[in-house]
Amino acid sequence: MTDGARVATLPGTPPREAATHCPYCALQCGMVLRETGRRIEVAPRQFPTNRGGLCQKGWTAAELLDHPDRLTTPLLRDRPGAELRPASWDEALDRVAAGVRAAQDRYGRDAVAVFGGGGLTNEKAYALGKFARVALRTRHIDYNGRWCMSSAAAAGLRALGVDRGLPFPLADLGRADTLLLVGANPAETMPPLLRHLTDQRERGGRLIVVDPRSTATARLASRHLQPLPGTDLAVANALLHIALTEGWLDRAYVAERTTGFDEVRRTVAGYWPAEVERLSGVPVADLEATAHELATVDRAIILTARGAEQHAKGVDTVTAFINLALALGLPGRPGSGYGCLTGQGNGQGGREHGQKADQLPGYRRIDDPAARAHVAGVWGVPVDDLPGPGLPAYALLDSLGTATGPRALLVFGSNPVVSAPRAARIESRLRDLDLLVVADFLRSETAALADVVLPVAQWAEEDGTMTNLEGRVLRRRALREPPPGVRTDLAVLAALADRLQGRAPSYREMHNKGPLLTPEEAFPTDPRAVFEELRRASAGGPADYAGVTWDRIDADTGVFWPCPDPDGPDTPRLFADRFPTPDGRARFHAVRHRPAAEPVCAEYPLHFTTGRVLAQYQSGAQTRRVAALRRAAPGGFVELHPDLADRLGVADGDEVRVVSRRGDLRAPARLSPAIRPDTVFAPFHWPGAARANSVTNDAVDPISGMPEFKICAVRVEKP
Ligand SMILES: Nc1nc2c(c(=O)[nH]1)N[C@H]1C(S)=C(S)[C@@H](COP(=O)(O)OP(=O)(O)OC[C@H]3O[C@@H](n4cnc5c(=O)[nH]c(N)nc54)[C@H](O)[C@@H]3O)O[C@H]1N2
Ligand SMILES: Nc1nc2c(c(=O)[nH]1)N[C@H]1C(S)=C(S)[C@@H](COP(=O)(O)OP(=O)(O)OC[C@H]3O[C@@H](n4cnc5c(=O)[nH]c(N)nc54)[C@H](O)[C@@H]3O)O[C@H]1N2
Ligand code: SF4
Ligand SMILES: [Mo]
Repeated sequence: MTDGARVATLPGTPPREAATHCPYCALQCGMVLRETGRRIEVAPRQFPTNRGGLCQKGWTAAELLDHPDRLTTPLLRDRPGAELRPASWDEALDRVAAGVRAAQDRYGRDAVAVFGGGGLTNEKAYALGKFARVALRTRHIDYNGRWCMSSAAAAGLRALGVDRGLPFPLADLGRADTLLLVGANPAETMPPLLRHLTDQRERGGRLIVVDPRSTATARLASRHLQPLPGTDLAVANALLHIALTEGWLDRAYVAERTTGFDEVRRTVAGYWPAEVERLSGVPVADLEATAHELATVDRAIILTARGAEQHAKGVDTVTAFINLALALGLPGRPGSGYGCLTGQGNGQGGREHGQKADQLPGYRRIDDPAARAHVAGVWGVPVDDLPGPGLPAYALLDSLGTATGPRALLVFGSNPVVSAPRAARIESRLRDLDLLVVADFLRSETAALADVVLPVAQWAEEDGTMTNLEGRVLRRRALREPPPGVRTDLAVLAALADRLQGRAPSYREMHNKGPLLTPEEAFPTDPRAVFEELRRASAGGPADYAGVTWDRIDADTGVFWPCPDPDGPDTPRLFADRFPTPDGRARFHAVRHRPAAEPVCAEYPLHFTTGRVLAQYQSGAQTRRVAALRRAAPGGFVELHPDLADRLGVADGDEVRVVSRRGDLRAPARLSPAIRPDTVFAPFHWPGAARANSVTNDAVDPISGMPEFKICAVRVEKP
């Protein structure tokens, strides 16, 4: 099957066409861009994930290319309090280099930090990690994937030995007899994915959705469990308890392919369904039916997303669902298994190539001596020059501008003023910096605080690769050149590395010690050259891209990692014979329910949870600027049950205030019987008064550093 990718990119005058993928979420829907005169048309394209579908965000994605808000010149703030003003690239880059130098001279190398994003291509994520470690030589780099994938990643690593969101192609969903979706709302967050769910239903499959709200996805389900937020772990343990009692385990699988089950057996023995009903509100009958429907069919798939994961116990919650999947013998069986739905466009590749605090390319650990030696070899730097692990995202942002934290921050591909937990505090940390640099193509709320804003290219203006939610590496293809005055992220990194040359003795040392590395060689601006280096850097690592080439991707519908050999196969399905652990077995971990970090109380009696709506993406920096999307979802709102609204004397559309210990948000009430009466929900796409993250809790998971976006204690009042 071909993906129609060979529609050529024709540089030069219009009409031009490029077969590429949507810039937004991890589904990476296939699309064709056509430029005729001044218009750019978007048309869906057959690709295995979207099968010809697009959501409203994809249809309108090209509108930002020629948007009046587009940044086309660097911006500079002369002194604190002054307005941002246009500046030349030389002036802007000199200012960044001088600020980096000043901070590092005074406070040491770790005084400069980098914050990346899961929307960056593999090439850019790789270059950013290398830039931090080689050009800045700081240990401080982390990225917004910490808000997103880190709990599922950590659980997958410890239980299955690898973190690849879906260990099988998405099309496998259509073959499952039972599909359990925990804390996922793909009807709004990945609409074309529903085509696979339709397949599944038409084949007679069952869909069970676990969500405190009756979402558009839950309404498609044959069964909807509506737990109190933060109780999924207990629900998973109860399901395993029932499966054990009923004798539904796959004993041979547990014996041959796993370790550690006895401890789990003892732990879940205490999760009596009646007690879990009291804790979660999910009726025993539903727990029993769910266990039955999962355990007594041929093929079952369990998927988690942010609803289950964005908690201070997210790693343990995902582990509980992996335990259930292992006990039922699902992972590695056709049409069966456990997976997580990765969120951002390159959420998967973005966590493999080194923009994570503890990581080097190829999903190597930065504290592993062999990994360090390999990557230092590829980079041509002495191994001792490579810094060690830095801080995870929240701890990093919360340390900015403090006595011991970094004094300068470079942001590529994130808008933490809107998206970070406890955002008012993070906003004030950003204001305390000596230097904030933001590379973006729009004046995001974070860019608006910056001392230097660098205007960069958009997705349709550069080539590269993305790795989608299936672990499939695919090609982003340029339609046209960036507008005048705009540079690519790779070109920005190269220019900065050049100016910082004196900061990185490695370059100088290389003149004496071996292969000469000029900044141009170390930081190529051609994405294909970066990818060639990434292949070498990842070779032999868990996420091995050595056998992936752009040509190979172009010739087919992408390439699944690991793919160590250019002439060998790729890996659409993992775990068929063994798990990538030292003994080849998956590992059970006994996990116990614990309450949310912030329990409700008399003063803050309600549970607050957050999430997404179809027409807005993330911090909204991009989608709030698209007219059709703004019409569809013009502003924030607070979803609450009519019974609760009655008690509060609130009518539909009234402005309400949601107050937590950290701050408040104001937005119109949206009454809906679809939500639990003890819980209120707000989407997080808006800044200002409606900012949901003014309210959220900054408690984090002790293993992953994932913040507890999905539950805190609030009260709702009329302002
Ligand atoms: N339209 C749109 N699509 C997107 C994005 C976007 O911003 N907008 N972002 C992309 C990204 S980066 C991501 S990570 C994905 C996220 O995709 P999803 O995980 O599907 O999105 P969310 O809305 O964050 O959360 C899903 C559901 O979790 C529920 N939930 C809240 N608390 C709990 C809980 O304690 N337990 C359970 N079981 N459920 C709970 C919410 O009610 C919500 O319906 O979407 C991607 N796609
Ligand atoms: N309350 C609450 N908060 C949440 C969540 C939640 O569910 N609830 N979800 C969390 C999750 S899962 C995520 S992923 C985060 C995401 O939140 P953010 O990290 O803020 O993500 P975006 O809004 O996508 O910000 C990306 C920014 O980078 C710019 N950009 C896009 N592409 C590029 C590029 O290639 N190069 C450069 N230099 N810039 C680029 C965009 O214009 C935009 O300003 O939000 C998290 N915050
Ligand atoms: S589902 Fe995701 S990738 Fe597909 S069109 Fe919508 S935003 Fe783009
Ligand atoms: Mo995300």
